[in-house]
Amino acid sequence: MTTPLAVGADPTSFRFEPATTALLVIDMQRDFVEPGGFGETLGNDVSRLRGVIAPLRRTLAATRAAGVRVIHTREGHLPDLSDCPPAKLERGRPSMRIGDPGPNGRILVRGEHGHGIIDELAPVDGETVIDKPGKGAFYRTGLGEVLSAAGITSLVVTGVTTEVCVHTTVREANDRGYECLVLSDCVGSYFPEFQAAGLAMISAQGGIFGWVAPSAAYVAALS
Ligand code: C5J
Repeated sequence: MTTPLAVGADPTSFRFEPATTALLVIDMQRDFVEPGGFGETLGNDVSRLRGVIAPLRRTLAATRAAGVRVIHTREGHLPDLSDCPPAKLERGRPSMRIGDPGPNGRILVRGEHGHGIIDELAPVDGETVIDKPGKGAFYRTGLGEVLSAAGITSLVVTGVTTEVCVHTTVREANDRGYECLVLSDCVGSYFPEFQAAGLAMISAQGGIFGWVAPSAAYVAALS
């Protein structure tokens, strides 16, 4: 065992070993951050999420340079929508639902252009991409097995949206015993008030389900 690295975080310093840590990049897909996708069909201003792209690019570069494992996720459904619960399908604006044709292909359907990860954050060779039908990255995916096989015990979590897929994933990861650090400028919400509250909820009560730090603190710890 090597000396763990430490990141100045809320509520306390976050300590991690690069070899047993993975950077999780949640749902940085066109469907959420570009016009014409799932996020916009729900009435959201998708430009609000674009602020995470630059810090996340820097974070990805530092993570890759340090040899820390990177795992991306994508929310989406099979073309026949058999993995989409009726409750999820029925929700949202009736004019544009999951599976409907949009400017980037069928909304939130695997294999469509809109389902893809944005070019700026595209996975590179050797990085795992987990397709998930739900908000959490463990539900009906192989993520748990991937992490166990790699001996991962700590997760550095980024992506969108803070209060939905990031929260669902971090809460479950915490229940499964992972130590989770959420990078505050690398997660984004369509709602500024949810961003602030979502981050505060994670580190409150002595870190009830994780730690929060700016990405610069994590990048500094790696270098
Ligand atoms: C949502 C997500 N918000 N990736 N998905 O539906 O947070």
